[in-house]
Amino acid sequence: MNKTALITGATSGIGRATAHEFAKHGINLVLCGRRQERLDTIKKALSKQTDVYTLNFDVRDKVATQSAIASLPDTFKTIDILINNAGNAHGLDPIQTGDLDDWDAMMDINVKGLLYVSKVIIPQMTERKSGHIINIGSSAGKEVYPKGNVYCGSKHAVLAITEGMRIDLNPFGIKVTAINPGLVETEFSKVRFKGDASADTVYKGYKALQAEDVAEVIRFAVSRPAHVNIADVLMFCTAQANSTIVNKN
Ligand code: NDP
Ligand code: 8X3
Repeated sequence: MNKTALITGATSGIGRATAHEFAKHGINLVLCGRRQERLDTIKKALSKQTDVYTLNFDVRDKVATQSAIASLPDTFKTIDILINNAGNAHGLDPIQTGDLDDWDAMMDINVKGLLYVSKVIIPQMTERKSGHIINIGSSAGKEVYPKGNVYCGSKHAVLAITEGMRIDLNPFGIKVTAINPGLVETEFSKVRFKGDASADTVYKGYKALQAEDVAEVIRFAVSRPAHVNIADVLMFCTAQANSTIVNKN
């Protein structure tokens, strides 16, 4: 029987590319996000390849998160693979001038949202003694860079939570994976810089990772045999050496 994956943040970037990659391999999809029009478009495109259901909710809202997932029809209720991907950076400011609303957004979405979704899905995985949780961290979860402060903090938290999940879910045979990319050319910088022109320069002068590059690694992780768990992946484009060194033309 085909597996079912629930992907948060499936309307754009890494989440959307992962949906396309999984569809190619016949994995059924529960696609989540707040932009319904995009969910509809992606569902229409991928329904030719696999079964697709969409859920519209904000991961910051724990009640909406619980009730959206509880509303899944029986055919989509069993989640074999959870991709905790929804998230963004909001702002790039020194700590002394950072914006409280940006800080709330990053901690509420990247950290607490991941927990809210996981809290709903984990009980069915422990009950079945199977499942795979993939958390999308970041190189920012391994290394802090100037003005990255709270975003880096949120992604360090994602990595710590991932390791905690791997320990606590170990008796249940549940795989837990962290995929930590460096710079990926998505809508990420448009969100971080709130649509201002700084977003245009982030991926100029070198070839950044593309969302599809990350999706292929995610698909590799979920296609390993039952006894193999890819625990932690750090991936950069060739031009990037670490969070601060990027070889630009
Ligand atoms: P995008 O901005 O392209 O995609 C972000 C996704 O998250 C969208 O689908 C968006 O959907 C969803 N999302 C954002 N806020 C919420 C919310 N409150 N509730 C529900 N869904 C939400 O960025 P990326 O694809 O690049 O980012 C995906 C993940 O990858 C993030 O966790 C990011 O931190 C991480 N990452 C990104 C890197 C990069 O350089 N791009 C590098 C390393 C990690 P919608 O707006 O429809 O709700
Ligand atoms: C996204 C990569 O370097 O912009 O997590 O923080 S970076």
